[in-house]
Amino acid sequence: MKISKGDFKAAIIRHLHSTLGTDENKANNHAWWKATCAAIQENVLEGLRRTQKTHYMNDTRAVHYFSAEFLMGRLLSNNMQNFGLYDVAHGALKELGVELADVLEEEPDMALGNGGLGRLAACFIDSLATMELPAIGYGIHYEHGLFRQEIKSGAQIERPDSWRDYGNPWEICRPESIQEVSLFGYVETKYGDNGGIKKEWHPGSIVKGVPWDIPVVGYGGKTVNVLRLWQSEASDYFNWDVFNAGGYVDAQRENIQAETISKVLYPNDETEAGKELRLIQQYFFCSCSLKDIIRRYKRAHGDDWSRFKEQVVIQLNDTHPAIAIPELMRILVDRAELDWDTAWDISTHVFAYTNHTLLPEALEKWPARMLEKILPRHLEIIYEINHRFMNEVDKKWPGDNSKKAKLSIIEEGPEKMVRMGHLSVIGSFKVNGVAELHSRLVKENLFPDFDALWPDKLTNVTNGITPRRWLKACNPLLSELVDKKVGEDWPLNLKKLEGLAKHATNKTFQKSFMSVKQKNKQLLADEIYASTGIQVDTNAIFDIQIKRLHEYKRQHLNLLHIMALYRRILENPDYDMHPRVFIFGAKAAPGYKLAKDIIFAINKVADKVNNDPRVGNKLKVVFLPNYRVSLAEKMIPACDVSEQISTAGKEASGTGNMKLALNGAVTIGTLDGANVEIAEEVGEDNIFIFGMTVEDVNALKASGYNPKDYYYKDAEIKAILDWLETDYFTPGKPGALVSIKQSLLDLGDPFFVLADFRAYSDAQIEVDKAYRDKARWAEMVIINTAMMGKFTSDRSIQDYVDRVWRLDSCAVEQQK
Ligand code: 26W
Repeated sequence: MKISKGDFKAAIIRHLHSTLGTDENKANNHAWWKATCAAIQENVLEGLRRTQKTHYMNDTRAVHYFSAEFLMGRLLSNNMQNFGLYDVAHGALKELGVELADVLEEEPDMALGNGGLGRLAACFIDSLATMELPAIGYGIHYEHGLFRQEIKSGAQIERPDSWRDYGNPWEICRPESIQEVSLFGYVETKYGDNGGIKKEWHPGSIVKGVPWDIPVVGYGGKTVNVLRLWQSEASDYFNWDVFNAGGYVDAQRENIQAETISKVLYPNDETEAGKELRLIQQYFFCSCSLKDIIRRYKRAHGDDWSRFKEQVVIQLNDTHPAIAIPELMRILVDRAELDWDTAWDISTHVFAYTNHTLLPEALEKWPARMLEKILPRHLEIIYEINHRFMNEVDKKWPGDNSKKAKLSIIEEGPEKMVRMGHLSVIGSFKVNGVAELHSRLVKENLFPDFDALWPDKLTNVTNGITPRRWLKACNPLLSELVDKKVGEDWPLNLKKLEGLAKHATNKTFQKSFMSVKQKNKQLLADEIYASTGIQVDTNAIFDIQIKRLHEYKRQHLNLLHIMALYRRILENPDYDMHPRVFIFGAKAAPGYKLAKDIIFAINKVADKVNNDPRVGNKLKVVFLPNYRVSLAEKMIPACDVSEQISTAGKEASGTGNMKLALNGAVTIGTLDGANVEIAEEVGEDNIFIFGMTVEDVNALKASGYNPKDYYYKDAEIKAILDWLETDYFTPGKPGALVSIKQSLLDLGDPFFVLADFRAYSDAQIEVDKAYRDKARWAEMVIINTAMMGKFTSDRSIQDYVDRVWRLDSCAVEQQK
């Protein structure tokens, strides 16, 4: 289905008139954006209709991706690209006197996620649609996504995100598929005539789940799947008695409580807070989604449950949706009246679970008392699952109570806790980590006894990223160059990029490649100037660290090194280094004090360094506020050096590492997460690996790590840490940056920053040397882009299909 520029122009004008009630003369960029979206949406909805019809007619097995987060970013550019309408739209708008680039900037990011886990979900649904796999994403329709970050006097301020304030042109409300969700109340035990017992949950409250569908357009525009997000509302079980008795205000209050459930995304990344509302959010979307799946199944199969596990597979994106396991059991046992073993057989063939983190503070646990209050029947079911599982453990390790305590879903202690990771492993048929190293550590350290019990359950699926958004759309200049060298089908077959490798030493190709990089750096320099007023030299090395702020990701290691360079320059004005711009983007969880202190310190050091005439252009430090998907799309194409410097064993995978390397950045990184596999692909000559390995870290921990050893033995480390205590960077306010020093010296440096500092600094000297050899650097850059084929999310999805989902693709019939 090809649309001409003329037809597209007519569609835009039609929507200006009849959808938006304005015209060509009055329309501002926002109106042009909405009209363009509406014109594209015509194609989207046609594709959606065809896809749903095809899937229904073929009664396909489908994967249901359950995730509390989907970090989608902007959709217009993506949807145009995927329909092959980008140039058509560009031309049509041009003739109307409108610049497409300006129109695209009108779109607010859909930021319904924190970071890696949410963005992975977005890349996966892109690949699923592209690969024509029957799939549906299920999540929460948060009114407010991740907070907007402002920087005031160097410090992070959080402001509410309002992505749908003026209406979202993509989402479709489906009132016909509203679901009801029960909460609170009590469980009644009923004794039947035949001696059997039946449990009945009498909920204390019912809320409504309203589905909003976001179409997900595959590349080529053939399959259009959906992301279904649930919004909470007060149910029709509105308390009319109270209302009629004059209790209008009280009745309204019920209303507000129900709507609170989907109000806001929790901004905690990697810290489990155990908040009641978070558990309610999780149950809310799982319950709605399961009912939705079952409604669809029953439409085709009636009350015959025997084919359910053949038709349905549910992927749990971390443990956030793990409550779906007892919920499905409740539906099957209490509602469908299947016996426990039949229900458990279905359940454990339906769920699969992905683990995204080993950090103990991120592993979800719920107080049993809280579950009992909110979901009393689910707690009973969890106890029953655990009871039966403990019998299985006893068969494998007879009489071994310590094994039972270790494996139990219930953690005993002053407060009984339900371990959602254990529930997920026990209730799933497959469990995967997200990179080779991470999956090994999941087996060896996190779930070793589960691995012994079920040797085939734990597996690996290395993460990936969609090359459509993360190269084709965000880096048009490089894409065009790549098209010319390897053909235009690399977005569907990223291994094709390997064809670039043979040109890596070709002078002409190096020149074209590096001139693209230079242009992208200029675009970012303009952006930096516009948003911070800082002028940067595009001949400098653009060194970028973009990710959530967390101690384990070690932005403070980067900062200490910047301070070391600054100090070296002050001590020796001729200090020999190629000019470098260190660029950061990071949000800190609002309650994470040290993370916010690190942002503050980066900004204070930046102020000083950027305005010190003794430094000149050699060193600049930039903190770009409000890091998000759309900002990443501008930063990534302009990067020379990619910072991936987490403590070995802590970053499950990382996906920014893949995006940066794909766009021709060279990584400086530890042997952690997917860095290990990136190093394998590009070869050790084309990456700067430094620092301790997982084994080194363990050995150092075992021998008793004392960060003060490094402080006293390394004069530079001492000088930098002491510097933090003075008022040099915070004039008149000595001690404003001291918390960083304290965490490293007095609180034991839990992420081995000082232990890795010297190795990092040495590796940075190697980076500097390599960059100065222009031909050598260009070769490294090209090899990095060429060898990223493995990291397309299409490959990840194919691995899930082969190792977990056993799913067939389904060609959607196209319009002639
Ligand atoms: C309960 C609070 C909470 C919220 C989010 C705990 C943990 C999370 C996520 C699991 C954090 C996350 O995003 N993890 C990241 O997942 C990416 C995708 O697999 C990986 O690439 C990152 O390494 C991992 O940190």
